[in-house]
Amino acid sequence: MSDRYDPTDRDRFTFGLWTVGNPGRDAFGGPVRPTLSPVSIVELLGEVGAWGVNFHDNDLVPIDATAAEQDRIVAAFRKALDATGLRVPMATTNLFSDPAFRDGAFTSHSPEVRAYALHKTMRAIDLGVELGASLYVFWGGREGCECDAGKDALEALKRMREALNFLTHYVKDQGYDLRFALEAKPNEPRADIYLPTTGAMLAFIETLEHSEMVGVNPEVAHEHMAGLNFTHALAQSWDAGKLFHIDLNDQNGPRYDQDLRFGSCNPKAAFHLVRFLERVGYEGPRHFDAHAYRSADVEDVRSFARGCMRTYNILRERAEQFEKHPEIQSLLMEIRAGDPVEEAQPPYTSGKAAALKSRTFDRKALGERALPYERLDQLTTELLLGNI
Ligand code: GCO
Ligand code: MN
Ligand code: MN
Repeated sequence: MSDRYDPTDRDRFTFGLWTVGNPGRDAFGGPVRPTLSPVSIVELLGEVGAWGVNFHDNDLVPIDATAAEQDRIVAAFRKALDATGLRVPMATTNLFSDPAFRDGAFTSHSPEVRAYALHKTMRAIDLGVELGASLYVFWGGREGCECDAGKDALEALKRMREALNFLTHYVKDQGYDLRFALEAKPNEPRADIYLPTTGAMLAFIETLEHSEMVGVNPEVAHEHMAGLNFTHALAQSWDAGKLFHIDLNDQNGPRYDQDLRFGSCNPKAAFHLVRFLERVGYEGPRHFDAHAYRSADVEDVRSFARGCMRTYNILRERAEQFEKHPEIQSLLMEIRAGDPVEEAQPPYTSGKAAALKSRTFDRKALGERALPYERLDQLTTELLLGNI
């Protein structure tokens, strides 16, 4: 099927090499799909109409590659980018797969492991920038613990801060045009990961030396794993001017990280997040950090990738309909009715405070005000189900 929901470059849809390239390995079984080379992944993404591709250093260049091998791999990758017209908006470091990082990278107890993590990240930043990335994601998969007796959470925060400060200085020193985006996750692979939510990341960013260079990369699944409302995390990130990137996927509540196709599990939550992004005018890439079911073959992986993008575009259309729907809009007007109480309006003055303190409120009338949220939510549901 081909229609108005198909992706266009205006949509800025991106996928990581590790997403469509996921061979279906899980904690209980090995790969079920062939390992695709970075070049064939780029070709696949070109075919399905993506705008860009992101990677971890070792998705592209194996950890033990020689300099000559790296050059060959990067040249072939660049050729595939040119041929398909895809770009690399974001890059990141794999600081979780290698056994060296078994107890963390930036937050490891070992000064040598911490130094190696910085070394690996600087080289990965160079590679990302070489391929055009203007955004660099930090997801601290191994930055956590199972045993609080063995780790000091306060020390971990200091180490994380030191590492990020070092790296922002490095980026400035190199003259790179690169911003950082921190991605929170509550658990998996560690029992508890430090800075587990987007809200925690936002507070931490303010403690960094170059906080202006650092924002967040909220992920749907990660906030849902923590039982939180993803759109609320987006709102806080946007309000702070920190929504630099986004990881779109889906997740059925607090359980293992499912990385489901965008909108496949909780379409209403997906609708609200799309509506939010479109309403505020988010202009960054829309990155799908998800993978196909283990039952999929490569053809079904294409369906998975197309599905993520189509669902986004369908929800964007639904969001436009929501904004124009007369009954929905009049309900919203009714819900938001009420005149501002002048004394409570900014700016603060001591006169207003005194006037407000002595004002009489009709508390009973306030308590009698009902809100037609049932009608509004049913209309939203019917809109999503294609009934209005
Ligand atoms: C996960 C994370 C990762 C990161 C990726 C980019 O749960 O495994 O979401 O996919 O997003 O490492 O930093
Ligand atoms: Mn994830
Ligand atoms: Mn992610």
